[in-house]
Amino acid sequence: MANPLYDTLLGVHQGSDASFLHLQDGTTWSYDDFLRKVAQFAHAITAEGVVAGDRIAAQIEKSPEALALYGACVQAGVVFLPLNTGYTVDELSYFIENSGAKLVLCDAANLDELTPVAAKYGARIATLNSDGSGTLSDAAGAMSDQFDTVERRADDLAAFLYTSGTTGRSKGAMLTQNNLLSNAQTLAEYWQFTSDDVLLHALPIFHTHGLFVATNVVLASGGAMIFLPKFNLDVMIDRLPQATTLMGVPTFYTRLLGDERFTRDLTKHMRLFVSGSAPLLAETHVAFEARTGHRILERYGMTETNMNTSNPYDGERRAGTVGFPLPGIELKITDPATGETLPQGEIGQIEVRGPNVFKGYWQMPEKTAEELRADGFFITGDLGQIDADGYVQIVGRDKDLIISGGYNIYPKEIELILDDQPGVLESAVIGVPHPDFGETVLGLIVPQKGATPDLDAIAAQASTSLARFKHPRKLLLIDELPRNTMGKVQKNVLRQTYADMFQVTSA
Ligand code: MLC
Ligand code: AMP
Repeated sequence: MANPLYDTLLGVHQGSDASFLHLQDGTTWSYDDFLRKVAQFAHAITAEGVVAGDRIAAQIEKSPEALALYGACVQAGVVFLPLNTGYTVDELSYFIENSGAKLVLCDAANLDELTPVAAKYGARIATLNSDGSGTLSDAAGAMSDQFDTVERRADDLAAFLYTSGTTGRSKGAMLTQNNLLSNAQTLAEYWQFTSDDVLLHALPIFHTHGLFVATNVVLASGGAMIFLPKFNLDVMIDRLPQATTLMGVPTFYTRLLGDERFTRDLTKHMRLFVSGSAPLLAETHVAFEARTGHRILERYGMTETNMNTSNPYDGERRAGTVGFPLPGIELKITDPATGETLPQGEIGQIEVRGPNVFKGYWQMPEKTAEELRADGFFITGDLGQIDADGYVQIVGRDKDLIISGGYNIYPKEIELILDDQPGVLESAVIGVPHPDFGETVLGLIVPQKGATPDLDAIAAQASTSLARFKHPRKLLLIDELPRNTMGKVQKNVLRQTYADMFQVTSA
């Protein structure tokens, strides 16, 4: 095949007038409408001098045009680098520099701020706004709606997704065409997606979940999406009757359960509810079944690996587990000290191998070697066990990571900023239970002797450099950080001490 990802997920729909995107304003895009836009954008990015293998960094709002830009990158063989719309200019500068992006796409509202950044790193810049307008669209509008698909091999790169690290430096996870394609095909089959499905899509499209799991699965099965700009409870309840499936982070499900309009009747026609990106509390699973009669299907994945495991479609969907390794994917539990496989039932680190596993971190061979073994197993940083029936259970994390509403936050990145503030001796950032976001960020600050750091000023400073979702929900002054005999901060002790800070109520 000339370009496996394009040919299989997109090109196969050429000329189809079947519905692909149902938008919030009531309009619908057919597959053909979408593919013609993809081709026009492929011309427009090529006209900017971008060639196969180059990177395009895009911080743009969710829209059908934004999705078409992803398709255009696939068709033109360009590496797509989507970026959280919440990132600040500081954060974006790093991604643009590190990726060596040739073209930056942003909302017109951010053009002035980002133009010097793009110029500094030798990238061109164009705009694509939430309503589909912008300089890229203007250019694309004058282009042909047919584009000669650029040849690519299965192991050529298709996307870079940045994931933060325990050192505070983000790493570009390099995903190949086959990483994305194999996972989309596996999931579409495992979850029995067909062209009759209509997925209620309210996730952002700058992460694995919304872009690769949700969108690619729909493309692989020829179904349609109700494509919403973001999660809005009223709109979700309004649109559920037209959907057959929903994919969401646990916050979606707790928010739906918190609304009395979300009833058995409203959901009786639904085929499937999928949850992932963060742990779904067993009590949410149980409450959901009691309310709707449906069992949420929980699956487990990550940026570097796409999806690894899933509860079964037909068999028992077991609360508190993430199911079985997907077909073609191996999973083992190993001893963190020795790397040896542990006997069934024991807790250890989760390692995975398969066509889903990424190629490594962009220009970070040492980081890659630390996490990706020579034999192809990737050390996920999650801790788990396999029960007697083969269900995988995630019991914790070996990595210092907070997951808030499905977004990953690495404490180190925040601690580095807090430590730099006047009057601060040191700090520890931890995740504590939160009723809406699952976990949220708490910053603990130890003052320098005799100093009284200004917490409001510190919060204001943090907000200039960090995306809003990473901001500590609260900052507290404490006398000292608990340490073990090796001098390492005992975050588990802190997490216990402050566990009730945000008063979790059951779903
Ligand atoms: C928004 N805010 C968040 C937040 N989302 N803060 C912490 N954590 C979050 N996840 C901020 C807003 O900026 C706002 O700040 C305030 O919190 C409350 O906003 P909200 O209106 O209640 O939030 P909302 O916009 O409704 O967003 C919540 C959400 C959203 C859960 C719907 O975060 C979301 O769609 N999350 C999905 C993330 C996702 O796709 N993850 C997949 C990663 S891939 P203020 O101060 O302005 O009010 C992956 C691999 C895998 O993990 O396995 O899937
Ligand atoms: P990300 O780096 O954003 O892709 O996040 C991946 C991480 O999310 C994984 O390593 C897990 O820690 C977590 N995760 C994803 N799905 C689940 C799940 N179903 N249950 C628990 N944790 C999950």
